[in-house]
Amino acid sequence: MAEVCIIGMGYIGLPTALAFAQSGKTVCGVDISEDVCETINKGKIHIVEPGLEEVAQKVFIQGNLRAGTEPVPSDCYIIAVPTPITKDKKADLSYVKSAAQAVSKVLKSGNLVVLESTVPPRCTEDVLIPELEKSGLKAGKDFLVAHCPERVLPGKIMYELVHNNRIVGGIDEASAKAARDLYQSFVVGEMFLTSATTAELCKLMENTYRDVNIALANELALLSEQLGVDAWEVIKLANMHPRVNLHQPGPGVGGHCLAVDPWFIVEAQPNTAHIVGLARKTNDKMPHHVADLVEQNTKAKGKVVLLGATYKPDIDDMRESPTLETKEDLEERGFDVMVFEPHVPSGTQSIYEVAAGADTVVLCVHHTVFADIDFDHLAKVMAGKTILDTRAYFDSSKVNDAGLHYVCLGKGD
Ligand code: SAJ
Repeated sequence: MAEVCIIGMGYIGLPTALAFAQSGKTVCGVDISEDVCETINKGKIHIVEPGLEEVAQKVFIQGNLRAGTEPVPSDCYIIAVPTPITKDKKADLSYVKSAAQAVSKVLKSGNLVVLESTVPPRCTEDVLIPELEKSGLKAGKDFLVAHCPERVLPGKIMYELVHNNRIVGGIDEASAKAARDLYQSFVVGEMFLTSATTAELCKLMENTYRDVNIALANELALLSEQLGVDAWEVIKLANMHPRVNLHQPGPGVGGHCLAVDPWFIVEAQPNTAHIVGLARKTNDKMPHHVADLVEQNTKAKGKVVLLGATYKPDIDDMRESPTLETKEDLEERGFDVMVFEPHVPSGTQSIYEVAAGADTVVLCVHHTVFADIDFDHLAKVMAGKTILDTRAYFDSSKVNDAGLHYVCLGKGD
């Protein structure tokens, strides 16, 4: 018997389990991977995230977190499993369904079930509840159900888990209040109570808002290249207006959130969600635009080196990596492509060894370590001269002074 049982010991489930355990609750962590459970039961963690190890050490000494492959009878269940997207841009809810089926086998009258995974609108009502009701119990009457979407930023999970505001969407008032009381054991941010479907759409719209704004910035970059204008200067100047916040263009939008969640809205209402879908397509075209820029700036189909393959700077997560899209595209066009990713080491070569003989070097991810590139050294080892900067990160005069040719996404001639 546990007080809280959390299904899914990934980037959200494990930190949440540790936070509950640290607050004094007895927690059961559930994962389909026996290796993950074994690691946790040995007092170790399988996830790299700043601050997580320290909390884990304290919790493992307290001894109130145990892991297993099946849910155990508990007062509350939290489902934090992945909701990936299929090739045809539809939500894959198989993990949510199987987690709910597992919970339904141990569900008792008076329990609370919380869904944390990001899901399409109405998923709590139309998908989760029917699975849970296979227990023979009735949602709202016998047990409580809420959707409390996670909103933490990878790299800052432990801080944001505790300090962010939370949207608590209940299928009824009693469910929302019970979920609020549960999270209050460690959340110091404010809690906003609403319906489950509103909470689902809130979470999706937060990421869609960012994706649409990035698409606008990317469209501005393309316009600027055609009009002979510097998009980065336009953004800087326009953002001096008190009510304007243009985002940053780049080589594409990656990660498992912005590149995925807006499709859940499109899937739900395809005849209405025009801007949402168009923004996704605009951002998905950027890795191919980077390949176009490489082709336009090189005479021969020689060696191209792509710097950075994670989905954003200074992390080790390569999910939905725009760099890998650009790589595939360039290879199809006949280029010889190499990727240099310092945060996911695959060899011991330095950037200068990887760039030896390259015609073009492309900055795809503006990792802090790339600020120290010695362009004189790079110029000596490269066969060609083009440095393509997709983030306006390099100092163009340093590149040009080394005898290299600086090209920047979004900067027209
Ligand atoms: N990007 C741009 N231009 C920008 C900002 C970002 O091209 O101006 C790109 C990044 O390079 C990256 C992608 O967008 O490829 C996504 O990065 P991000 O930092 O915007 O967001 P994520 O995916 O790491 O985390 C988001 C966050 N959502 C919001 O800020 C609204 C986080 O709070 C959520 O918890 C997370 O999604 C999630 O799990 O849904």
